[in-house]
Amino acid sequence: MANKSPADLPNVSKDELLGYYRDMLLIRRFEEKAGQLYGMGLIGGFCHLYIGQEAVVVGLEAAAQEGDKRVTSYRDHGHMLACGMDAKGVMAELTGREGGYSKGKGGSMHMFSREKHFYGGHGIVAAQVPIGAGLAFADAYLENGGVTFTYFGDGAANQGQVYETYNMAQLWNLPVIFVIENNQYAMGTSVKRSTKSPSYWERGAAYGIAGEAVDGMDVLAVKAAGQKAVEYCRAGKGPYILEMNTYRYRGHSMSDPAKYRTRDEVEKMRSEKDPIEHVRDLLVTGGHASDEELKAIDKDIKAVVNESAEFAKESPEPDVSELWTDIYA
Ligand SMILES: Cc1ncc(C[n+]2csc(CCOP(=O)(O)OP(=O)(O)O)c2C)c(N)n1
Ligand SMILES: [Mg+2]
Repeated sequence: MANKSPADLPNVSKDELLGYYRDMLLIRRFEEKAGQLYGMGLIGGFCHLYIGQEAVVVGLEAAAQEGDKRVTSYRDHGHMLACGMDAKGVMAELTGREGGYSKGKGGSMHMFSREKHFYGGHGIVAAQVPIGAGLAFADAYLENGGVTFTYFGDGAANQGQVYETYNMAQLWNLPVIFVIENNQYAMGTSVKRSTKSPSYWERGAAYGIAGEAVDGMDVLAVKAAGQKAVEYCRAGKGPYILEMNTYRYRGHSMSDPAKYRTRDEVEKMRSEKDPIEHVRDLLVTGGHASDEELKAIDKDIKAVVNESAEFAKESPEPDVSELWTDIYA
């Protein structure tokens, strides 16, 4: 990037780039804060951070339109923020407080928003994949033009229910985008150790489903691929697979010391492929924003995140009577 002249830069407006920068930075700072609160004992249970993968969800949200749906795994805070859910409500759910999206009764993996069409948050690996096809079935049935983004990991991509879903989705021509977030690891198991043919998207061919691999660290590449997939689905051509090549910087969850990979590997990714640094370079090299302007954005985002953390600390614990509400029986 350092050797690039403005003439080599992609044709993207300043506002679009600033939007990506803000949205990705919000996820990064929110997750860093969640990690801190976890360390302080204010968040309990499982907590899976999305740091490093921000370009995937931000690029795809830029390709979505009002009414489109999304469903994902337990690594879900970034997806919530990117679709417009409130940082305070997400953070307060992490701390198990009344002001959280599930009134403090769900935690990190169990938040939903009908308003933003966010259908979770699922702790069972790949369980959200058939659910995503079901959401798309409803859209097809209602003929409302909606598209569903169904996110899952490389580990999930080896599960049987994914392929049962591919079959039915293609058979019924469902408007669903299967987004494989290939972050190279499933807990401590690398793709190399688990998978014979690590091109997950190509497996769609067995079902007649089109797809492609995408540089998931480049928000512009993600957005472009997302637009193509969305147009394909909205045109009634059936499902589409996007395999996002990405990387998580932190361990699988807060309790993972990540001894299965070297520090050098992580450092190399951070220094050469960081999705936020990439957009920052485009903004600065293109003459769109000065260091000072970007620092001011950083400050704004930190304020939003700090406010969410204060809210999450001050919101009361749910009342004991809440033990008897929202029970499905
Ligand atoms: C059915 C099932 N099996 C095993 C687990 C334990 N488990 C939780 S996350 C995970 C790894 C999944 O990795 P991947 O799909 O690559 O997603 P990532 O965590 O990398 O985002 C496993 C095995 C589970 N939650 N559900
Ligand atoms: Mg993975």
